[in-house]
Amino acid sequence: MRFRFLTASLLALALATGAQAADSLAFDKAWVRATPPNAKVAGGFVEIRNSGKNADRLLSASSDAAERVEIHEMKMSGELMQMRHLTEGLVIPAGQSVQLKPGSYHLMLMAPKKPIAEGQKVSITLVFEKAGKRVLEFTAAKQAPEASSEAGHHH
Ligand SMILES: [Cu+2]
Repeated sequence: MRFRFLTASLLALALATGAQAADSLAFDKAWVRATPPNAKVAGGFVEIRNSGKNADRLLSASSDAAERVEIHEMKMSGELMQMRHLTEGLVIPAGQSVQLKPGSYHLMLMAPKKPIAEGQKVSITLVFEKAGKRVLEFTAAKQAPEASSEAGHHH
């Protein structure tokens, strides 16, 4: 009897810990690039913060708005900007945040089914190794939400 009780307690503890781990990811500034008609791709951007004690990994993404969604990295290679498909996913280290932003890591919506209009909400499902599935609403914009104030410094 006592053993069974202990097992049940451990199971409850494991479930509670699992739920906590799932809460260790937070998301901010989720937006997608509004596209002209017939655009073949659209970039998706979001800041992912991992406040947990374990690293997690963004494994894949999908959306009803596009044929498929890939995880990409944009990087300078000599004088060329190159884009790489991260087939192994993207690690979100413990206690850190990773920014998916223009010119860096991003989600790439391949073959959007319809043009993405400014202000529209696009739902994208992110799949993490530990935290599982998260469905996020990305707001369509022509530029990064914080880019407008930065652009102001040029004038
Ligand atoms: Cu890309």
